[in-house]
Amino acid sequence: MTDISAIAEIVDRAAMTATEIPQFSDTEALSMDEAYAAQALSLQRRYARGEKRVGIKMGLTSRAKMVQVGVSDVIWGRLTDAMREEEGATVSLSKYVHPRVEPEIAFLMKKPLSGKVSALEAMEAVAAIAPALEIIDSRYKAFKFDIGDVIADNSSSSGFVIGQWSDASTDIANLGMVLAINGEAREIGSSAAILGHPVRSLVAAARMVAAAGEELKAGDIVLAGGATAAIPMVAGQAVTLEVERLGTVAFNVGE
Ligand code: 0L1
Ligand code: MG
Repeated sequence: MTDISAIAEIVDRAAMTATEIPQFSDTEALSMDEAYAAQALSLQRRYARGEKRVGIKMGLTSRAKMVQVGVSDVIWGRLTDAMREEEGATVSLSKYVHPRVEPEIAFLMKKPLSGKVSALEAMEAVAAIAPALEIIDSRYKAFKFDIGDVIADNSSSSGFVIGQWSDASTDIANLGMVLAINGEAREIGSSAAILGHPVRSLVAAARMVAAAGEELKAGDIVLAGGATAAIPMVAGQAVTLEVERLGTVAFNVGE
């Protein structure tokens, strides 16, 4: 029988010490239920150390990434206060194994949301919208995993930076997004790459947290998912995301 609590301890320790681990699927693949149970238990370990849950991230929200990993639904992970990096900060690589950065849209919730909701109901629960950068860092060797591995590893969630909040009524259907490194555009995409419209990611978030017996709470941040491929982080990079209408968000990569 799969030892969920042992798996939770392994992924938690790997994230805490920025140490890579072999994939569980090398020996025995985890079911989705087992993987989410391991993720939840690993987060309990962080909460017990004093970290606070501040929201969730949605992953594999682009068709290209779903095909790459061989799944037909999005995945999710939990965000804690310790994962947040300040806008404009220098982020140390020493906290991560082999981090990558990807351009996202963030929602700030003003009301609880959970279960089967419409896009309209989801948007009515949003206080504000911001450009965001997610730092994903799979703890598995060579950034390789199957779906159970990645879910157990908190869906590669490891860091995030949020820009200025804009009014929730801002039309985010098809916003140009440019991810630049040291002033040079490296990835160009649109918010429409996030499930066709980022609000669909919020609708999926409400459905998925409900399945875990949880809810999105007022004050929660929801990262809607990457709009382009992620870029490996290297010391010395100045990372900037510019999102049409929403503005910019940036950080620097230190040793
Ligand atoms: O945020 C994401 O879409 C990443 C989810 C996990 C897959 C990966 O680490 O690339
Ligand atoms: Mg992401």
